Amino acid sequence: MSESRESTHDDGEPRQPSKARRRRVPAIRIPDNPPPGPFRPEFWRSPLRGPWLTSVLGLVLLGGITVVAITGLLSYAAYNPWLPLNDLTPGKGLLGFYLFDWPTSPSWLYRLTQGTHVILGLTLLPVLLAKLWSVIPKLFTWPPARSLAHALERASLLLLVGGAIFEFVTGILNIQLFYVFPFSFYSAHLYGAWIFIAAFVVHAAIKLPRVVGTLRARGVRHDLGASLAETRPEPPDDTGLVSPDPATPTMSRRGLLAFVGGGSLALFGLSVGQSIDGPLRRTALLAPHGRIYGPGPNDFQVNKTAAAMGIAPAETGDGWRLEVQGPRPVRLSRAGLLAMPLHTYALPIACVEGWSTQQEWTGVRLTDLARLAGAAGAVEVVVRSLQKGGVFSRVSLSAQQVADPRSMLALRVNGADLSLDHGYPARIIVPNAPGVHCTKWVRRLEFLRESA
Ligand SMILES: Nc1nc2c(c(=O)[nH]1)N[C@H]1C(S)=C(S)[C@@H](COP(=O)(O)O)O[C@H]1N2
Ligand SMILES: [Mo]
Repeated sequence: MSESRESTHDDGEPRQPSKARRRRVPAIRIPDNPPPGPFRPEFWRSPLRGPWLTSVLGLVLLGGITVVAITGLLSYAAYNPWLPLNDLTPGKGLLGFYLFDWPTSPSWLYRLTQGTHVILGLTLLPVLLAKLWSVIPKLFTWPPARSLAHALERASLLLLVGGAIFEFVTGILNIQLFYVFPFSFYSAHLYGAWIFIAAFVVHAAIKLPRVVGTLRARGVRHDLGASLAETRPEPPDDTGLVSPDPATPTMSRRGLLAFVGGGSLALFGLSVGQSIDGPLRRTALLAPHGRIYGPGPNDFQVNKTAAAMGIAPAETGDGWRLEVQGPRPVRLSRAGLLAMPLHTYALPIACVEGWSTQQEWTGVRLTDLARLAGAAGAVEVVVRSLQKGGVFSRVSLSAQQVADPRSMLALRVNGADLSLDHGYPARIIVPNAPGVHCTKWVRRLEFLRESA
């Protein structure tokens, strides 16, 4: 864009806007002569900035963010938000157009998609910051809007940059368990995602030809091979990225990319263990989860402890009864449940916050409980916890989830009774369901349709 070239030449005299210019921006007249500081192109002096660097970083983000966006949308679908109790996002309306009945197989799918969403998102943070750094002079383009089209283009960049920052900040705060939002994380992260995705698609479509052209023309090896002494500013052009007054390089482009890549690698290496679990779990130094574990065979991370969720010891003692509602309501003690046919499956708990773990659960099939209450062929079940209030105290499971023979009211894990923090006396385990739907301290199951 020629404004940066022009403005380097008109430092002194304020220029009269031309007639054509005045006609195009009728409302507000901003002098073309930029105010001092970052609004002047010569303020930005890094010799590394230029279309090549921005293109390389942009291409990495194009691939990476596409995966983060798709896995993020799948994460929302995995909540089955079309069921009565699960819609955490009121007024999602059109945004839910793509929802489908989230499957129970393969049992590890959500573990994979959500682990990827969280870990890749974290890994891309340094790349995002570097990309924003590489284009920062453009944020200060002067005049702020040259025409209506220019104003619209800049507004879309605001949505792009604002959306990216919002999504990364809310996502990272959430996985670090800083629940500081004055709003629902789920809804805000979803709304923000759609705004960001829309701006991202437009931006990628507009810029991709230029990225391809730049990388074709300049190649990739040339800059990756250049040492500090061989590092030169990119040739002046109309992108507004190349400094008109570049400083002497203090770092090569490959050095910068290695620095960014090293940051990404460090974030990846210090968090991926929480999704892979096993011995690698302990390498996930950046993961806040897993500071609380259970005793003995219950030795895997606890999301929320019974004490923190206000579960009183008396409620989970011998007096505990499971209410099963259906055409023939029944009440069952833990001993009564243990006397029913028990089944054991190795199934993951995969938290929306990215950590996951596979354990061996033993319990009673949901289909058996439905049949007992005269609700064989039930479509859905509403699960309620002893926990009072909070979004995790209840959940709707779909007909498909209820019907899967591996869906259980689990009583034991790895051969031992559930620990209190893992949901004693009984908890839900459903294959491929998000961890939040594996309700702990269950007190009631309401099967919704009686058998035909
Ligand atoms: N009643 C209740 N059930 C709950 C929760 C909760 O806070 N309350 N947390 C859920 C979440 S977010 C996850 S990831 C799993 C974690 O199970 P764990 O603590 O046994 O590892 O439990 C789920 N069940
Ligand atoms: Mo979770």
